[in-house]
Amino acid sequence: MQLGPSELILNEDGSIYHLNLLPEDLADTIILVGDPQRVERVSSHFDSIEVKKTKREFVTHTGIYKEKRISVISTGIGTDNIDIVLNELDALVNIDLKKREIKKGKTTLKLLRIGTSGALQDEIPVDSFLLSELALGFDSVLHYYSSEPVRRREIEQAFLEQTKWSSDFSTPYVVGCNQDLLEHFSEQGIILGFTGSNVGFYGPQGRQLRLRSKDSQLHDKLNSFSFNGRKLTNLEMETSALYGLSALMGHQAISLNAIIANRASLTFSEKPRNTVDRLIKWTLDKLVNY
Ligand code: R1P
Repeated sequence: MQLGPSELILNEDGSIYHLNLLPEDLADTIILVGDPQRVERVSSHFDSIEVKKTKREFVTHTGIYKEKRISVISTGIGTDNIDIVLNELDALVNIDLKKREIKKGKTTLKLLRIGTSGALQDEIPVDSFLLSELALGFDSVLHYYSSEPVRRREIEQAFLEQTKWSSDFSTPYVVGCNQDLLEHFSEQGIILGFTGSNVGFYGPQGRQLRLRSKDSQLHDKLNSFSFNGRKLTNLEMETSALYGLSALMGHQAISLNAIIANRASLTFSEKPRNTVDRLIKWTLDKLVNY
């Protein structure tokens, strides 16, 4: 079946609509970052760069790091952007863009997010690295897909009951990371976490500047939720949709967080840039042997 021009949107040169990429521009190992300026901080380590393309907040560099071909792409902020990025990356490898048909064989991408994040628990130090083993999505992206096979209903139910979650908010969903990547990237010093992905930075994460929260207990509820002794460790804004969509599409994904704030101790890293740069270098070197 052919995908029509309003569904699979291509630019004049045949590239995919938002990412502005052709299939040959993309490596099968992809680092995703939120901040477009972080792309160059990753690719500055490459031995050579063959592709540099930009459209809106989506900046892509593809090159070679120690003989491994890697793409690094900025997603901008939020799970709504992750919906665009994941669908377009998947289309680049699993849809024949010229024929507008889904390919028979499936290509699996390795997707690694390198992001910044705030810890919820006092004992997680700023400037540490945290790998999200599980993600709790406060967004509704996954609810628009047939997502039952990848949901952790038991944890979702416990969250709804313990927090008395308002029905005005979207229903939280829980999804996990890819186990092969988890094993490869787990090592001493890397915290394995349970990450909440929020739909905003201020109110949805319980920050109050001038506006009052609808639920003044929100931060405490997120901080104290516990499932089989497991607590939410940190908050950011992309991992839930990355894990949910990757699992549904058959791609491998993990999210690596540079912890630059601690919401419990109300502290912020003195050198967040250094922490992110250390995480970038560590991730690249781990990737070489994967
Ligand atoms: C908020 O400041 C942004 O920073 C975090 C959040 O997830 C959100 O995107 O990640 P990045 O540093 O990767 O953008």
